[in-house]
Amino acid sequence: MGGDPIPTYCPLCVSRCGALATVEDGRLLALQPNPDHPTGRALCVKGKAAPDIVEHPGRLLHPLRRTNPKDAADPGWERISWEEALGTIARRLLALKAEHGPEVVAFSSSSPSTSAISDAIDWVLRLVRAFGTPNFSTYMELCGWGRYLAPLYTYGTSVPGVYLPDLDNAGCILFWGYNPSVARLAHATSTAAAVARGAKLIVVDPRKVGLAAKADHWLRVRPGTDAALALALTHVMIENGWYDADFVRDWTNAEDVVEGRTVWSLLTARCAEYPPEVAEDITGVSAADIVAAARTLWESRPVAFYTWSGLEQHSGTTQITRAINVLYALTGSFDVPGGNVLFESVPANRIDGMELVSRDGPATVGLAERPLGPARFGFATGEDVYTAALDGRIKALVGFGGNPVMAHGDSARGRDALRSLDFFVQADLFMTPTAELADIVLPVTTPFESEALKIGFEYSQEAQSLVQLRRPLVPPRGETRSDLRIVFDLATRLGLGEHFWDGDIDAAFRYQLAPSGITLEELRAHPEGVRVPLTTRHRKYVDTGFATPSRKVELYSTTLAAHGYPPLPTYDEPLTSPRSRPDLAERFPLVLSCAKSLFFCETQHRQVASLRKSQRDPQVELHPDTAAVRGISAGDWVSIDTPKGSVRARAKLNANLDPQVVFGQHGWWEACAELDLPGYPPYGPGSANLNLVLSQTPSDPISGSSPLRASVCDVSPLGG
Ligand SMILES: Nc1nc2c(c(=O)[nH]1)N[C@H]1C(S)=C(S)[C@@H](COP(=O)(O)OP(=O)(O)OC[C@H]3O[C@@H](n4cnc5c(=O)[nH]c(N)nc54)[C@H](O)[C@@H]3O)O[C@H]1N2
Ligand SMILES: Nc1nc2c(c(=O)[nH]1)N[C@H]1C(S)=C(S)[C@@H](COP(=O)(O)OP(=O)(O)OC[C@H]3O[C@@H](n4cnc5c(=O)[nH]c(N)nc54)[C@H](O)[C@@H]3O)O[C@H]1N2
Ligand code: SF4
Ligand SMILES: [Mo]
Repeated sequence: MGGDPIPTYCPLCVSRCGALATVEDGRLLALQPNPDHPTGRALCVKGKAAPDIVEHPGRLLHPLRRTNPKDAADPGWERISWEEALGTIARRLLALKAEHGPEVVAFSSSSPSTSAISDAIDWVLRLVRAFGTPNFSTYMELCGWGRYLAPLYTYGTSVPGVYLPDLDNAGCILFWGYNPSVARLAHATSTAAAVARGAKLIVVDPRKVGLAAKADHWLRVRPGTDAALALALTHVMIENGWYDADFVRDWTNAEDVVEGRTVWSLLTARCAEYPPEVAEDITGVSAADIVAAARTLWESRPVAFYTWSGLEQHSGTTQITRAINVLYALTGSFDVPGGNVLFESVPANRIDGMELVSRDGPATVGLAERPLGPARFGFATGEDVYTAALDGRIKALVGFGGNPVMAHGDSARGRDALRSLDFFVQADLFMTPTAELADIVLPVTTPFESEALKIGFEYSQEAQSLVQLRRPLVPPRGETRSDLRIVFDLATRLGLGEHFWDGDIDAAFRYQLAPSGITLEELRAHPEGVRVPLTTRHRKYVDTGFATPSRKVELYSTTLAAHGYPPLPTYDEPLTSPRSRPDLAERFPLVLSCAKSLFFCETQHRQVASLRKSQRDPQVELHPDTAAVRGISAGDWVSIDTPKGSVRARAKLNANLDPQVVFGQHGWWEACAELDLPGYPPYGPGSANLNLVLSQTPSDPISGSSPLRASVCDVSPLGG
């Protein structure tokens, strides 16, 4: 039956764009932008491909059980019922828990930034915590650390992860290692609007991509040297008095005395090690550009900033984050209109099960090695999960989406680690190199076939005030179930029904919504959502102080100091760069970084013809001169060579790059039958899996973040 377009939103990535769906005879025909929705000004190609994702012939439609050993070429998948699947899973997990303790069972999920697991992730966490294991892995060390957890050591809160850039009111927008034009459409559209009304824009990125073309300052930093740039900018600000002296005096620990000196004098001295000329040599950004950008930061306040992947995947991620967080404190823009602001949110009950965590329970793997890292907050790094799987501390894994063998460096080690588990369950939409290694695979609905409750859309006060219940647009294909349904069904079978409303999802939603005054019935009757009038309160720290040991913004981190880490931000050369590893530099003289593709989410979507047609092959960007001396022309198949091996990609020439810098793409494995385009083996010869030749180590000593974005490499022509 045809009808009016149905208001919904696309949850395929972090942008969560408001949309209108056209549905006919039980089929999803199209998604279009919904300009009435606070994130609905535009949809990207992936959102528009929603019908193709729903109807893709490769979808998993039934629970599957492996019948062959883990190292067999053919897993021997056998279709089983949900009853059998869930019964087996519950039995195995409970047996392992009884014999060895809950910590031998780990859970994992896809990143909520790149999948609709955002619908269910808080419920997955509730299951993890109710089950009693401290081991949950969701790429915190590669994607969230620098936005959410590392800033706790400076601000006691998450800036820019929770204190979001108030783009509508910013005087100056600073995007550092972040390209929303590809990664988060709703931010890109608001930024374009801000620039149109006269806001200044500073983009720090080795590539001139997305909004960099519109920027007042594009700072072409050498990958992984961002801390040196931040310290130099801070130096110029201090030297010229371009900082908010009142905020620094009243709300940072600048005047505290440590090591016999004030923090301010220590910080000033640290920054003075990086005058613009020194930083130019390290970062490749000219001294003049550094001074000019510092001036803009000061003169165009308030400053709103966002950082992301460009900074998350380095051996120095924590110190890079610290350096930028300290710089930002000096602008005095924290929690003022047009700065980074905590928008008020609709009152709701928390459902992530935090209250179920026992204080003296077993520790998350990796805590002993990195006591201030993600493990301190209950997040296990991928590498720590692998190590624990290989040495038997983790014996079972339940994955709600995610494709870790493709998404982490050292893919072959990841495969070996997952193979070594006693029991591995993976819930996914498609069969992947990771799901291939599971004992049981559970088929999941696309978000267009399932219901989800979203309380707030983050971007602005208006967006944060919207509560929307996304209704199923079409019936689930095959026997697929939503992650939410799987969590609730599994929880009841594990004997945890008391924490899950005995499997009643509506009752759970009602509990969640209770403080908001909005009812489930109201939301079902209003698929466009219900708005709660809210007003932002600024400078909340005036009443509460900061949640740090000193109650102030910690330019000097007392917590880092207490653990023997550098308490002031430091610049450390990336640990596997041509400069830090002259022994490798001759053979691998170039620096390899990577970035997301507009057409795909991470390792997904290569099988979808409407997306793959726009990017048929894996690509590597390099400077024309770098290509020429190697006899490489645009479009040639080339080999990306690192100390770990070689993978293939097609050369794309980019004259804006530093000639020493090369950009690859991870995530290439899947074929597209409809276009007759090939897949690539995840391991071994002929692979296009960048993470096969990138290493997880040496990682950030504080967080364990993997150095995926500043590795030595070379590029060579591939004959034939
Ligand atoms: N289309 C699309 N959207 C996505 C995703 C996707 O795969 N595709 N993934 C989602 C996920 S999981 C995430 S985490 C976000 C990520 O969103 P972004 O962080 O914007 O993602 P990237 O494009 O990987 O990286 C941002 C920029 O960092 C730059 N960069 C690389 N190395 C460095 C460096 O050393 N220093 C600096 N300063 N910059 C560097 C790259 O050139 C790139 O332009 O996007 C989400 N949205
Ligand atoms: N070299 C390199 N490696 C990287 C990155 C990089 O930039 N460079 N980025 C890193 C980052 S930022 C991140 S966040 C990680 C991302 O890593 P992942 O979160 O593992 O993302 P994907 O690799 O796309 O795998 C997502 C899987 O979940 C499935 N899926 C999608 N939607 C759902 C759903 O709603 N439910 C369930 N159950 N499954 C679903 C997909 O089919 C797919 O198999 O990769 C990291 N790896
Ligand atoms: S940017 Fe694209 S994939 Fe992401 S939510 Fe918006 S429409 Fe969906
Ligand atoms: Mo991510």
